[in-house]
Amino acid sequence: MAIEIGKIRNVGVVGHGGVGKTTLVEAMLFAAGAVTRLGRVDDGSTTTDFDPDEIKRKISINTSVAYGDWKGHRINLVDTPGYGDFIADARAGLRVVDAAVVVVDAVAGVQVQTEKVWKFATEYNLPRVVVVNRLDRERSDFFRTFESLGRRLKGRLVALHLLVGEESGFRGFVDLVKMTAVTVAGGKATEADIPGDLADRAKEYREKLVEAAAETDDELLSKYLEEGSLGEPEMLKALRAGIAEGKLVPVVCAAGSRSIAVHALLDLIVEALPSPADRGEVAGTDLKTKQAGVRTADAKAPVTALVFKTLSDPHIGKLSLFRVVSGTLRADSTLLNAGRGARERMGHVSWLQGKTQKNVETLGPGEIGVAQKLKETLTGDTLTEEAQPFELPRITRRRSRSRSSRRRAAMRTRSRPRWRGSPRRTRRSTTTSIPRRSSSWSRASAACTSRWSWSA
Ligand SMILES: Nc1nc2c(ncn2[C@@H]2O[C@H](COP(=O)(O)OP(=O)(O)O)[C@@H](O)[C@H]2O)c(=O)[nH]1
Ligand SMILES: [Mg+2]
Repeated sequence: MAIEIGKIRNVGVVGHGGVGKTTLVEAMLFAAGAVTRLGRVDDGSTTTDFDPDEIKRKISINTSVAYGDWKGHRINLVDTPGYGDFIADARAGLRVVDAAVVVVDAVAGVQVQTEKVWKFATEYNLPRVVVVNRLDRERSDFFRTFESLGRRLKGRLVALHLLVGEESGFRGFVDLVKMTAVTVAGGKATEADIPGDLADRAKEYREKLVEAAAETDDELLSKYLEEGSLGEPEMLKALRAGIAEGKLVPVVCAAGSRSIAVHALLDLIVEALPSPADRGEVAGTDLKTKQAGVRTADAKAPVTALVFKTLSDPHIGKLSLFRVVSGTLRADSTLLNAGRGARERMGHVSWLQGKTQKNVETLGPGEIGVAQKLKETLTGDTLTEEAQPFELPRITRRRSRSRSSRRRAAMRTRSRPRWRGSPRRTRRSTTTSIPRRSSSWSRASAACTSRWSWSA
């Protein structure tokens, strides 16, 4: 049974390298009961950094997908790499999600790739949430980071949390909506009154939050200006709508490795971020009429799916990760790769939990899945019904790469397996956690993802 579309949340987790994205994804999966053991990047045991090269270097190289069920919703988490060489993968990942969780480090604040992924999210019109992460680190500073967000990123950023405790004493957050304090000890969260020393600041930031909610709607703003306050229900409604429409960007606190504020983040994803149904129609080309057309995220519509990542599994072979844009995609069906004029037998289709696949019979609109051993299909291709062929917008080329270098990189990607180390890659591997700029991996990664675009 396909997942009901209104209950799906597809979320891209993006940010500069090393800010704790993969750790945060792991903590969310663990909190949702999707994994029974909390993996660690430093042990090479996380769900989404499974490639031997990722384990060795302790960084994400490929976009990967995992899912968890939270309060009756399916959350698909697209964990993306954050280092410059692989950032094209983050861009591709953002094309198939409906919202972004932008993670920043509480010591470093906004960094080069933070600004880049912010631009990608703006390009795809994605609502977002900012997580100020690793707040348990020495010299971390929530307010300095919040200030740097406001200065360097475009958008109406508004604090939803204030932190309780600092650096190694960081233990929780003030929820500025409920006006309570949530602290975590031994993996257990406890809700209590706001500590006295935080009361004034909490009041001040709560006021800013109410103001931001009022500003999302002219009528509400007039009411707020006349009466000087807003009722709780209408403030919540305005906040939710403001976040889903991207008019507001909430900023929350976290320490992923200590599972602090992870439940709150899952709640926020479910309550305030849009489902695929909320994102509306997707434009493309009807290949029968050669006219512009649209596809709606409807289970009964003709099948249209977009391939956003291609991997090579050492045992199975080629894996094509895709998002179903419209219709219900069935295992063992035959689809048309519209751009290449090739028929593709879908065989098994599955949900992805990192490298583990769970076979399903159908995937409904908005779902993210994987197909094995597609013959002709490459990243960026559209799979569609033969009787009603349709192609989603293809490629926006990255201007920074010349056509010939892209072609060379694409040839390398196609001719070389991507998981088990080739002799060349093994030779190049170093113990440092920073990838070399000239690494063939980076070129391969960019080639895999830089050739197309998901646009509404
Ligand atoms: N102190 C602290 N370290 C963290 C936290 N989250 C992740 N880390 C560490 O930061 C490093 C980078 O984490 P990772 O999840 O790979 O970051 P990514 O590159 O953004 O995916 C690893 O050594 C993690 O153990 C956190 O909340 N607090
Ligand atoms: Mg990572």
